[in-house]
Amino acid sequence: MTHIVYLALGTNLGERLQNLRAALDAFEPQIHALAESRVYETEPWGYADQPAFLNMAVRAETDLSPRELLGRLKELEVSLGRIPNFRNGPRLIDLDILFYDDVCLDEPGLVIPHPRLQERAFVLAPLADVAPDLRHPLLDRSISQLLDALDTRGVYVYGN
Ligand code: PH2
Ligand code: MG
Ligand code: MG
Repeated sequence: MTHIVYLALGTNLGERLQNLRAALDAFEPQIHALAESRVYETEPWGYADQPAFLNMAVRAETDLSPRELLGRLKELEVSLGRIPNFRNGPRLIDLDILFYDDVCLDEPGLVIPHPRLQERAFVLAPLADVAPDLRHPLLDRSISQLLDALDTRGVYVYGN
């Protein structure tokens, strides 16, 4: 069975663009990206005293279960060079599950939809590039509606 998932990518250490590209390349073959957002440069949220992040979102298809997908993403983070750090601290690469079909689950270590996405412009701005009309199954609002409710200062399209 193929499932549609939305994933968030974040990085604020090392060669940030390269880290995003390496993660996208490493998704294959288990996770196949269907659409990529633009890259955003974003001010750190949660813990301010760290470098700016690059953030992206992708729509992808996968045959992995939610738990298998989580395991695969954690494995990729480590293989790409992520070293454990404090909560909200700097990281080489962070790969988070935002949505998995319209599954809602709350298990130890795995909550879907991502429980804080509605508070984070650094997640919703890229997500709105690939899924503006996607409805949050618990909040019953679209991604663009959720984004409109947030302050997007500190979130910029990177590059051009
Ligand atoms: N990730 C965090 C904490 N803070 N801030 C920005 N701008 N971007 C992130 O990806 C990010 C963050 C924890 O996952
Ligand atoms: Mg995260
Ligand atoms: Mg994470």
